[in-house]
Amino acid sequence: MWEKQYESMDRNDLEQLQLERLQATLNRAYRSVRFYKALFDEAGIIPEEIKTMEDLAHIPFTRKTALRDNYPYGMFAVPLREVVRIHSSSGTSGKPTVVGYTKNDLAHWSNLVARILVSAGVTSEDVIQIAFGYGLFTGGFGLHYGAERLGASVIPVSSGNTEKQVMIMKDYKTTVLVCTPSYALYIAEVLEQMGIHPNELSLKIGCFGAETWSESIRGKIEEILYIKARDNYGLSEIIGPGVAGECQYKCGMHINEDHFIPEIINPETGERLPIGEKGELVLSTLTKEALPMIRYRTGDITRLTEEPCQCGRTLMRMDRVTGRTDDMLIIRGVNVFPSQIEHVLLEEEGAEPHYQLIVDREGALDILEVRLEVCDKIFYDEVKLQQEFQKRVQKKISSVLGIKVKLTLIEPKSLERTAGKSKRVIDKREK
Ligand code: DLL
Repeated sequence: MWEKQYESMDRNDLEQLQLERLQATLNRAYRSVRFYKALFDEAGIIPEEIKTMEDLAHIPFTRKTALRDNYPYGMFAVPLREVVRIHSSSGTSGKPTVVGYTKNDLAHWSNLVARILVSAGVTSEDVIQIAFGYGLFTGGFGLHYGAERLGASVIPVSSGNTEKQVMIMKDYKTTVLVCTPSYALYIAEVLEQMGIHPNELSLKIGCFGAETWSESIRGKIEEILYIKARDNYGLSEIIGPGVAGECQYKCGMHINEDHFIPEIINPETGERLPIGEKGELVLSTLTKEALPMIRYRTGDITRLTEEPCQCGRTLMRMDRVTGRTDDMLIIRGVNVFPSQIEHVLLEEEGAEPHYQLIVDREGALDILEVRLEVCDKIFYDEVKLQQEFQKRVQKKISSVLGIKVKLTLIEPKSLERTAGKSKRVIDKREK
């Protein structure tokens, strides 16, 4: 463990620490951020009166719109001269959200990312290739400073230029690859095209995050790159990467609870759900100086678990994120999560881990087309084989979702590949 004294803390002591830090955060936010002063005053919340985790549930949520409405610096709790780094996330609509860090925030951030790398099995002996974008996105710089803090050898290659990535990976003897899971799949394809066998590489571990992925994708990446693939989670508004990461037991990601309080709520009613139930993750920061966030609605759907982990960390874990509240498609009145479709597709032999969902409207009717890349054998060999596959899988998806779906099989490598977060859903309906 990187910070054993915190990562394996006694639960009672941890809760005590959380409450003390929460108190400080609430006071700071109330005093220094106009948005929080108005929010608390309106809800009749007095920071000093929040004394237990139950009390926390009375505080109203903070949503992404708060950051947009107070663009660019209105949510900062410190004067700009104390902010030493600025990142931002572009989002899909409206103004970007801007996030800032003080010197102390950056020191914490590096430590938290170092924790995540260590829990994934990375050591100071490793050579880490950071293939996340460097820039306003928090992935590149976040992982970079965490890896340096750990004392590993860092290759700041950034994302894109995939053939060069492969050359560097081979020649510089990279042992750890850091990027999105979809970029890892793409790198694996290019490796194959370049005629390089994974045996010729020194790669051992992949630390992947920043987008949803499934166990089947993990299986594929591990199989083609000959590595152990580990998940890590985070979001810019809270800090970036460094919120939670998997250990070698792969039973969920340990949340750095001494810095963030997780809650799970019912996304429709906002009611707090008991630990173990699936719902939307809400996070509060405990140590952030520049940008404290209180009960921030992440939009990410997951489940928490407190059961002890064999690794000795006492930090609570969150399951793999299965989707976002805003990814949910409503098709002919039925709620559809892309992850449900991915689950069916990737169980099929011959299906490649590349697909796209296209939602459109014909007259008053919503239609969902699933475009799936299949292996050469299914695509080129026998028409009969292809038709059988198409019919069987189409039927299976339709029965899982409860609506009729059109499945189109497409040639291997025909969908656009990405060096960052993949975009799997195209919704052509008028909003
Ligand atoms: O993606 C931070 C990050 C960088 C995390 C590198 C891990 C590694 P944003 O661009 O603000 O920040 O996007 C945050 O990405 O709310 C989730 O929906 C999604 N996300 C992040 N990590 C995971 C993950 C970074 N491991 C949004 N699994 C979050 C699923 C993830 N979704």
